[in-house]
Amino acid sequence: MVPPQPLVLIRCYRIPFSTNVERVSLAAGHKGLEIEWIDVAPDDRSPVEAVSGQPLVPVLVAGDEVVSDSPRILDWLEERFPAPPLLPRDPVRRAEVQIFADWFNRVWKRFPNAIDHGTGDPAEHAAEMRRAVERFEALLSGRDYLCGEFGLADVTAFPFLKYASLGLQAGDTDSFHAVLAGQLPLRPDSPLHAWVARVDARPRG
Ligand SMILES: N[C@@H](CCC(=O)N[C@@H](CS)C(=O)NCC(=O)O)C(=O)O
Repeated sequence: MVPPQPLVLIRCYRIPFSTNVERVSLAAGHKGLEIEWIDVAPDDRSPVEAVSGQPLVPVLVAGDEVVSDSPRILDWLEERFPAPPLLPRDPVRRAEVQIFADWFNRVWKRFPNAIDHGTGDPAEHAAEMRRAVERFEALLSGRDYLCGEFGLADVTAFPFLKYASLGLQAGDTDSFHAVLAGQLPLRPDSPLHAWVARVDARPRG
């Protein structure tokens, strides 16, 4: 079934190569939503600040609603356009997926960020990232997506974990992305390679 089209135009501010922007694009693609992207220069966030009061992208604008922070934008999309869903209907499965996304955002992301910012012991952070790779691989044992069906877990993690398989794109000079590309070594037979290819082939909004 074709998903219903939104009654209001959905706009979203972005910069090139943004991981958090790609989450929104994957979620919108899954829901069959078209987004009007507003490209801003990475070194001039004044349009983003003017609309949202803070400088980071993504920022979604729909009618008089302005939503910043990718997890909040994903929640907004799920609430406004529930089908097809990013979260399982079953409350237990739903909570499990939400716990994965929270762990990814609040715990996992701290390690590459700390390496990028030069805080703490880089060897310890790198070891944490390698341990997490084993967890992602275990989640993909015998199934195509991190929590079973494609959804919030994949949308949340893919833009970061893709660097393990795809490396840096030409023209991407973001030092955080270089950390991701350098600190997530994968075995050639890691199931993360096939997962990255599978998610990368999905539609974008
Ligand atoms: N928690 C925010 C973080 C947003 C964020 O860090 N955005 C990056 C792009 S992926 C950005 O705008 N970085 C520019 C900067 O730090 O100046 C989210 O998930 O949307």
